[in-house]
Amino acid sequence: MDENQYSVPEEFFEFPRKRCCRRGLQLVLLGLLTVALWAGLLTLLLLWHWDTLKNVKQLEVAAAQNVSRIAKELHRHQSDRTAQKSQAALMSQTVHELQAEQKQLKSQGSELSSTLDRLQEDLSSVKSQNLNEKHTALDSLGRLKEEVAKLWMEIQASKGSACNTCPEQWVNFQQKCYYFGKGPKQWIQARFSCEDLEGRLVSIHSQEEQDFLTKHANKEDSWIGLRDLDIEGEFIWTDGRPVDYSNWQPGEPNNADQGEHCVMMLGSGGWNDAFCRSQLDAWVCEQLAACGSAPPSDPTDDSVDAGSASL
Ligand code: MAN
Ligand code: CA
Repeated sequence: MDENQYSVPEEFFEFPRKRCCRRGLQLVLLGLLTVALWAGLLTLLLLWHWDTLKNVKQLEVAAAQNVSRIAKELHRHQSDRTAQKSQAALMSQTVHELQAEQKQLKSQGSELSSTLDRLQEDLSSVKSQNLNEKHTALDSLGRLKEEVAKLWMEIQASKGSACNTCPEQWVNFQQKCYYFGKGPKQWIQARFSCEDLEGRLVSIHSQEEQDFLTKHANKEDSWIGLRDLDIEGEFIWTDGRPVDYSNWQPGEPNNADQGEHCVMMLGSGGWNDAFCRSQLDAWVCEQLAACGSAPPSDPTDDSVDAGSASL
């Protein structure tokens, strides 16, 4: 056989060897590339790891700082709270003390106010008692003065000296002088007018006196010094003497409308209880007549006029 007939061309055998080397080179390159990539990756990982570690450390430090700051703040807050608590306790104790004090003051205040009320009541009762006593004493003094003046008049009369001197415009009857006032007046105004004239509203104690007044009143309704202001039906004369004579008009006193407490002498002479604020056109005053000589001096009054009997 022909050797060349079955021989294989040389390139035929060379070709795979070349391919094999190139492939190996490629593999090596691939391996190197892979290693380089891994190395790069690892480097990156390591860098990332270090960076992360660094960050974590920084975070740890920051966290530790925060924790210590928060702990400090917490501690401060707790001590503040404790201080506040003790302050609150102190305040609540103070409030309790103040409340107790207020309660005590209140009870003391109400005690003081009731004591004050009692004292005021006592004072006003003492005052009114004093006032009553003063009025009673003044009334008694007035009556005593009048008695003295009357006795003096009797003594003078027994000596033959008449006690019948009256001021101008006054009319004498027995031992008194009378003034017949004109002009519209309520009872109290008439009383003041008589006092201004150093007299008082007339008191009538006998039929003779009544007849004299009826005659001189000239049929005018006139206020007289009788009234039942304090106790209904208990009439009192302004001269303080008892009601020993009366001349009521038939049917009087009737206290009409439960409001009649002042007495008028009607034109006819009869008496009628009337409303004190009624305006009457006439009113009658009286005073004791003066004697020829002066009565004994009054130790309680320096201002007694010589020659006239004091009321
Ligand atoms: C009037 C008043 C009374 C009186 C009667 C009498 O009403 O003057 O005071 O009693 O008249 O009728
Ligand atoms: Ca009447």
